[in-house]
Amino acid sequence: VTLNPSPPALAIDPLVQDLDGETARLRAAGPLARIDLLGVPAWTVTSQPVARRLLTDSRLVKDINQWGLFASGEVTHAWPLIGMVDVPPSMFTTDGAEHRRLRTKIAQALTARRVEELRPVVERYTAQLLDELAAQAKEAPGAAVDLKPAFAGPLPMAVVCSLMGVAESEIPRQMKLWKAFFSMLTPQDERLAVMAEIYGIFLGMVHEKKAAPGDDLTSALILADEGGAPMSQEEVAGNLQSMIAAGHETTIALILSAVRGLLTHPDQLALVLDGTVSWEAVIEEALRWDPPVTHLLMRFATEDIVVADGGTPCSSGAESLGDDGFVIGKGEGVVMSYRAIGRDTGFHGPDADSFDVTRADAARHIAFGHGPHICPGAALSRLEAAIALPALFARFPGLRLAVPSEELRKAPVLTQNDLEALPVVLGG
Ligand code: HEM
Ligand code: PLO
Repeated sequence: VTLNPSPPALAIDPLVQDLDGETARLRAAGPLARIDLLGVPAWTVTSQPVARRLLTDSRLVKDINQWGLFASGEVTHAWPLIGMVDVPPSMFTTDGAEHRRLRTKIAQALTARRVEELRPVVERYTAQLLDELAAQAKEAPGAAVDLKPAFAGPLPMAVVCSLMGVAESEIPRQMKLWKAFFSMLTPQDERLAVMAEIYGIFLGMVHEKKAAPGDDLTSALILADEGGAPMSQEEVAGNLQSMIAAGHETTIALILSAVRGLLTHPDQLALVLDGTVSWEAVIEEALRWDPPVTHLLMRFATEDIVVADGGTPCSSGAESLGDDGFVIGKGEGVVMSYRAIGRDTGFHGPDADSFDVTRADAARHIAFGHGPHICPGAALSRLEAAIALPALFARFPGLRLAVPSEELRKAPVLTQNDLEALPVVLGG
């Protein structure tokens, strides 16, 4: 039995200069791989079956106090990724009964049936953005337009703010703060100030809504009292902040991935436009191929967890392994590399790297996670993409890339999939 067959830890590039290469290297490093996150060691999961098992293993938890490197003081606020793990209390930081108390109300508000109520909001914002784009196209026909700030960017933030009761006038500041939060180029002292500013804003909003509740999900969280302890103002603010952070960045990425995939594969776009392939299939394949979440930080092992090379976590010790395997030590951190998981050749087949909207098993991806923390916003982001994408291609049937696809760059965001820009020519 060989435990932890470990090539040297793979350093994750904070500047995201070669994401496809890095994804391939991670996959090659094994189902569980050792990585280096800006000087901090962790495990990451690259295999879909192993991810599914570990995401339902209660020995892995979100509580940062279980992290050995944090408890010992080796990881401090000087680490650029601290804002992804040492965060205000919310459904994102808790497990078990506490997690259910903080999550249930939001999950119930975001079922596929309930998010249908947001369809008119999504359609209105989409139409408005397309009208602005059409005006631009008329003024300067043939000119390049960046679809990120002009289309994909504004929609998700507007929708999640409307859901949570955050004023439209607040949107520009939120966009600016979150961009600084996620970018690895932001100096760390500035990022810490941004984190404090964001939480201050949300605590203030919760305070105001407590005095004067509105018809929004934040007010519903404040008022919620059915079953269990009501949420504290800090918990409501933490949930509100999680929803805004998760609700915009990810869905922007989904829309951009789908548009990029289609524009770089015109034969597949044709199948979609003539109705042979559904928009739903496009959305699921974009989620698998180039998912919004590259690396999800982080879970911590409350005890040693033995994982056989085939991917089965064992409840007993290493001696129970018949085959080679891994031991995630108590107190170690575990990342989910959702991009590598979407490209798992063992699961999706040898052509997992290629974009193929006719792929039979695309929808079996786990880009929204799996288990108790599975994304509560999945139905909402699918609705947004299912409205935005067909509307975009219907309005601009001649849509095409304005630059060769090799020139498209990822932004320096380690955890999220963030395209720097998507320059297109709108056409007639
Ligand atoms: C959690 C993906 C959109 C709110 C997650 C997780 C993933 C994910 C991978 C964590 C899984 C894990 O714990 O390992 C995505 C993707 C999206 C998207 C790919 C868009 C395409 C949204 C939207 C919202 C949202 C629109 C809000 C309206 C959340 C929240 C959590 C979460 C609050 C934390 C849940 C928990 O820890 O219990 N999402 N998400 N997400 N997502 Fe999303
Ligand atoms: C952002 C910083 C906040 O202080 C806490 C927080 C909560 C939810 C997290 C979010 C952060 C980052 C983006 C995350 C989101 C949940 C889902 C989303 C990780 C850490 C994804 C999957 O991208």
